[in-house]
Amino acid sequence: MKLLHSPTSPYARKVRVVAAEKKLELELVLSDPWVPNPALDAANPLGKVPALLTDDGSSLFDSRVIVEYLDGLSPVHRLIPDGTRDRIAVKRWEAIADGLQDAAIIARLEFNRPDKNESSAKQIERQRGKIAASLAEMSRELGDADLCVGKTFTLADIATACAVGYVSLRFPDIAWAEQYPNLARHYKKMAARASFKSTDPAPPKA
Ligand code: GSF
Repeated sequence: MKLLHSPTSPYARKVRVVAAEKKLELELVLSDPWVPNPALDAANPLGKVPALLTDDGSSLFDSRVIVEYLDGLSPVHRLIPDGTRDRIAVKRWEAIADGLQDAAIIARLEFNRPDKNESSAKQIERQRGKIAASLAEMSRELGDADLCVGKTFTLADIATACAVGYVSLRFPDIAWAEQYPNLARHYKKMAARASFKSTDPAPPKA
C-alpha cells in the first residue's frame, strides 16, 4: 500500500501512527497538495493528502476512511472498538481532533495570505475560537482519565495527540499544555509510544 502524504499534515500523521500501531507496511510517497499534482488528483479528486493506494489498485480518502480501512485489515490491536457506544465515542473524539485541525489550517492559510485584510483577521479570530473550544472540550472529556475512551488505547488517543501536536507545531503561542495539564499529560504518554516517535514531524512541546 502507498500513502500519498506530507510529513507535517496532521491527518497524514494520524494515518501513519495507525499503520505503525497495526504493524502494517505503508510505502510513504511525498505529495505536495499545494502545487499542481496530477498523481494526487488521480488518487483523490479533492486533491488532498492523505490518500491511500491499496494493493488492489483502488484509492481511499479521507483520513477517517483510511484509518477505518487499516484498522479492519487485521485483528491486531483494534483501534476502533466494535461496540456501538465506544465506537461512537471514539469517532466523536476523532471529529473534534480533525475539526480542530480544519480550523487550524484555515487560520494558517488566512494568516499567510499576501493580501491580508480586515476580514482575514475576523476569520483568523473565528477559527482560533474553534481551536480554543475544541481544546477545552477535549480537556473536559479527558478529565482525570489516562486514555480518551475506556481503558484501552484507541484511535481517539491517536487523533487527539496528532491534533494537539499540530497546534504546537503551527501555533506555538497557544499555551494549551499550560492551560490543560491533563491534555499535556496525555500527549506526553502518546509521544513516548514508538508509533508516535517514528512519525513525529517536530519535537514534542509538551
Ligand atoms: C483533510 C485533509 C486535508 O485538509 C482528511 O484527510 O481527513 N478531511 C481531510 N489535507 C490538507 C493538507 S494538511 O494541511 O493536512 C490538504 O491536502 N489540503 C489541500 C487543499 O487543497 O485543501
